[in-house]
Amino acid sequence: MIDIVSLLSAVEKCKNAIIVGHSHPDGDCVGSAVALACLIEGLGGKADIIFPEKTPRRLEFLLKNRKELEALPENLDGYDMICVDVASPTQMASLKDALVENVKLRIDHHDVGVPYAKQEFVAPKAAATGYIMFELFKYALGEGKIKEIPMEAANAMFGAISSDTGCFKYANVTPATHVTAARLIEIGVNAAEINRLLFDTKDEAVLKAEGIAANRLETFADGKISGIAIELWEYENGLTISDFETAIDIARSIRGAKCAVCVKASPTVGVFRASLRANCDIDVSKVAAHFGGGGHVRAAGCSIECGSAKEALDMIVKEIEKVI
Ligand SMILES: [Mn+2]
Repeated sequence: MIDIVSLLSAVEKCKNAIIVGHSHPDGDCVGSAVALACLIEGLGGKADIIFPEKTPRRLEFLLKNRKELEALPENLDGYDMICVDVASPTQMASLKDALVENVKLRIDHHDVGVPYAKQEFVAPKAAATGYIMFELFKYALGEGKIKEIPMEAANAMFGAISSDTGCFKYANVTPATHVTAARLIEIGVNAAEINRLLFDTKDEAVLKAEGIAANRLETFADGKISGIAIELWEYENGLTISDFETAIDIARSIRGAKCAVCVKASPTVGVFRASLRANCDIDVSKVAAHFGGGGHVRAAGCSIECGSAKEALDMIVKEIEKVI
């Protein structure tokens, strides 16, 4: 675990913070950003939140009444820039140029990445950045620096942890993950409702996207690798890249698959986003790193510039075949 004492003292110095999450924000990134904003406010500071793209609708409940910034201020002097759950500058996407030299703190749990912040706090064993946030709250509470853990923060942290553990079912779950979840439920978090909103509620568009994804499913290496390629033209019927967020789970669920890949065309022509998952001991973060991405041993991602999603999928499959 990271040095929570140093991390809290670094956070305490951020009186006018802008909290930044990664591109294509997920539940951990949004939940952690909200929790950190609550903590900074509890410590007497101010905090705004921004993501390279707007929070997807299915995660808006984590933001609740908070408004995300539409754009970064022209001049970042006087602001304390904090990145949460952001492993590499590439994940800052549209915010990268303005941000990369100006990040004061990175709070993260990705073990593969490219350091960028003046101070880096990375806990690779933490199942979620939201878990680190709870450690921070606990310590701040113990030191009497805050009076309570606000419900807004508790809900956000539970959502963050549940999101990054796939509802507590991934290999990153440890006894400590469950203990933290238990504490949050003790505080009053409605775990069933948050999990229902995260995992059992889908937009019609997402269900349609899942149907397309299932139809695009291919297998390689005698079924040990499964892959889905979503080309730009799949968005012509009104679906967007974020509607395909769960497509990787379809690839991952086919019997016999040890590794799953889902490549989606991004709105930028010629840029393809890949998600990688491992059902075994293969380190997919190394495969992602080969393409300039990062992530975890069993869940990673990267962006590839090439001609089609299928081409990107074939490139990644080739790399996985070398290690499978
Ligand atoms: Mn995360």
